[in-house]
Amino acid sequence: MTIARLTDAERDALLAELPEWHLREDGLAIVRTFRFADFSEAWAFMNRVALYAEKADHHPEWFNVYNRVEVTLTTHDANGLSLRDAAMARAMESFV
Ligand code: H2B
Repeated sequence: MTIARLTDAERDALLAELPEWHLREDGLAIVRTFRFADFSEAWAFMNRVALYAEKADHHPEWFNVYNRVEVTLTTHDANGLSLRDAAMARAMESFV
């Protein structure tokens, strides 16, 4: 399946809307590190995101150590950023 990539203007608008996120060096993904009180809180967040991901059929790349969750959002089927990454970033923000 091919999914439309965000235009440069759409990408810039998304980054303006989500100040905690930044563009990966290659411009194909957005990244954010979340920090929680402890592992239990981090895991609760990941659990909520996992349910969202399955429903949306869109999955994050992430790395967790104790209370830290490093997230990378990109759309493989778009070879870059798409509206799905925007929606997932917004969902994540609503879960913290
Ligand atoms: N997640 C992400 N991040 N990008 C995708 O392109 C993607 C996905 N595609 N989850 C989905 C699954 C696709 O592989 C399945 C077959 O719908």
